[in-house]
Amino acid sequence: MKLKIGITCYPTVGGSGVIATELGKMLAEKGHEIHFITSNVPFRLDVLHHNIFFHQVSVNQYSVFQYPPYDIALASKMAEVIKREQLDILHVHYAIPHAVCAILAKQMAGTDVKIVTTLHGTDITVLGYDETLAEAIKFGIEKSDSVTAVSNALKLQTNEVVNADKEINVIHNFIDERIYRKVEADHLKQAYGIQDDEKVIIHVSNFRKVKRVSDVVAAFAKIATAIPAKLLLVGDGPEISRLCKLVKELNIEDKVLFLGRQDHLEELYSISDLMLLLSEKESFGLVALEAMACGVPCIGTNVGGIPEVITDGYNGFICKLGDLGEISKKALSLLQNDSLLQEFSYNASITPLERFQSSMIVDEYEKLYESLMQSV
Ligand code: GMT
Repeated sequence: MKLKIGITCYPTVGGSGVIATELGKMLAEKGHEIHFITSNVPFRLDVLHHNIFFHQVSVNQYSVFQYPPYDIALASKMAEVIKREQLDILHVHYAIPHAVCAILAKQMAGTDVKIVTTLHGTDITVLGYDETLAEAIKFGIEKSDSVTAVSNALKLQTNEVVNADKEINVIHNFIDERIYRKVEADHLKQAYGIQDDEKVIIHVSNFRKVKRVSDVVAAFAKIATAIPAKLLLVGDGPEISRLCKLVKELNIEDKVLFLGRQDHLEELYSISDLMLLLSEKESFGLVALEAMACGVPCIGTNVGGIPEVITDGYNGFICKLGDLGEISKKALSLLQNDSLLQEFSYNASITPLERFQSSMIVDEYEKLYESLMQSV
């Protein structure tokens, strides 16, 4: 069954935007007609495909408005696209505001378009506790035709925090295996001044407080007292200045490279030996899956969906949040044992194929859409 599917996500850098865009691209390749309805072209929408269309939401700033009415403009644009393109499905990523906008748009359009909402984390793990938004999140979930969460942990937490009268399906995240694989990038080591005997540790995030990048830096400082090593910090965000100070205080400025936002992460993963993802909130941890696909084992915290991605003692280790002693000890147990590192690296590289294969996950979404179409 070929469907007309609208997709709304945050188009800026972030795992939810990546998943929404990659899903749209793969569905388009399978013959579905995809309509992105977003404020800007999603950053990963870097292909021209005859089945992909983009509808921009623009918000006018009139002086009578204290705040620009983005949510209303989005709902209005969704309604226009639902009617004109006769959408079968509107798949929104995040309950707030996207699911609520989609419900309003469906009413405006007066059609039976089916609304699918995917929960990615922050809407539940942060906003769910905000009393000013709790009712809207519950409404967005209950009035969607179907709701998915990216991990079992997020499903459980949503049931606890929101207590919505709605069954939630878990559909894990995936990566495009054609892009995330080990590639030849040794020239980068030379360019970044990384010596042959140095191990490379990588962290990729949006440097928000919840990512605990200060723990990454502090754990690295411990590791670097035992072995020659470099730390690649990839991404940008509110914590950067504080981290620069910490790196100076720890006297490891010559070992830490702040690379800022980067594309072609597969090249940076391919020169790395280990990823650290030490967040205090993380509903899935897409960067860990990306790194593993390129053969990089990961050490993550026992938080949210991270243990669903990293299998302790197989493709990495799971450590207690903030336990820098355990984290650095586990890191060294890998980095100082070449055969174990090789074994973990191999296990990491097959993890996407074993449990998160894109074709399997895209199929799950397709089946979900089809079941909704049959319930007409
Ligand atoms: O982690 C962030 O701050 C970004 C956020 C997003 O909106 O992209 O990521 C969330 O969704 C990703 C894709 O499903 C997950 O991999 C991240 O774990 C999740 N972040 C949090 O739960 C904090």
